[in-house]
Amino acid sequence: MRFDVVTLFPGMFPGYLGQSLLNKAIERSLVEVHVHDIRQWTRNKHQKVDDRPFGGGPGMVLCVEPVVECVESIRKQGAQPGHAVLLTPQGRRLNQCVVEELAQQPRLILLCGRYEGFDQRVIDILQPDEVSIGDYVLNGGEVAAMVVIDAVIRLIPGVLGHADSNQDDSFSTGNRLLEFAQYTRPREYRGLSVPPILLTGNHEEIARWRREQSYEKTRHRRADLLDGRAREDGARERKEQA
Ligand code: 6GU
Repeated sequence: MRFDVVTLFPGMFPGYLGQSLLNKAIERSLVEVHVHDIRQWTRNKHQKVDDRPFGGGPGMVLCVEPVVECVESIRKQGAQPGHAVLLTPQGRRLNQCVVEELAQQPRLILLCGRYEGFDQRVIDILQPDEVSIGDYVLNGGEVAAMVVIDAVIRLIPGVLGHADSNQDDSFSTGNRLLEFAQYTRPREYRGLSVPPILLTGNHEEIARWRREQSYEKTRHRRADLLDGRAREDGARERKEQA
């Protein structure tokens, strides 16, 4: 899968791209990430990428020409034109369903906004998929683009160590429960012991305990995640145990 990031701050990406899972995925040619500096597509000699808003008001607006011309130019590189995603607090909210949808694309072009946003004609011309990572304001779309890349690459076959280690994740399709508590050695630390059930070797009982943990944690913290089915499953399990 190929990602093209379009940003005014390309320097924010190498640190993230060089680390751990993503670095390995890049080395193994499962993922390609190209970062493009919008400033290189300006035609004026001061390399101006933003300007004051028509009609007045605070802040600066990213100009239409460099952004559109940058995207048109990078679309010509590579086999697919790519699905354009604009990171903006005005977009549809990112969740695991949206991540799964984005992971189907062979190529994503991630447009990172700054300042007061893009000239509306960027959106009119490129018609990007506008995505927000939550109801709070960031200084720009760069961190949001990293969030998208991070969430999407986990779904690319071969990127995770275990073939199915994302199957159990909270929020993966068909799993709307939060994760159960995990423990490793030592068995006791500062008087806190590992739950004895985990040391029994009884895999059936352990699986049941974990499902119950997941369910209770979800009910307490994120009752909104319990759709009809998960709630019924939890109720059935508690009845069976009673
Ligand atoms: Cl995608 N961008 C910015 N600037 N702020 C955000 C966001 C994106 N998602 C939530 N807040």
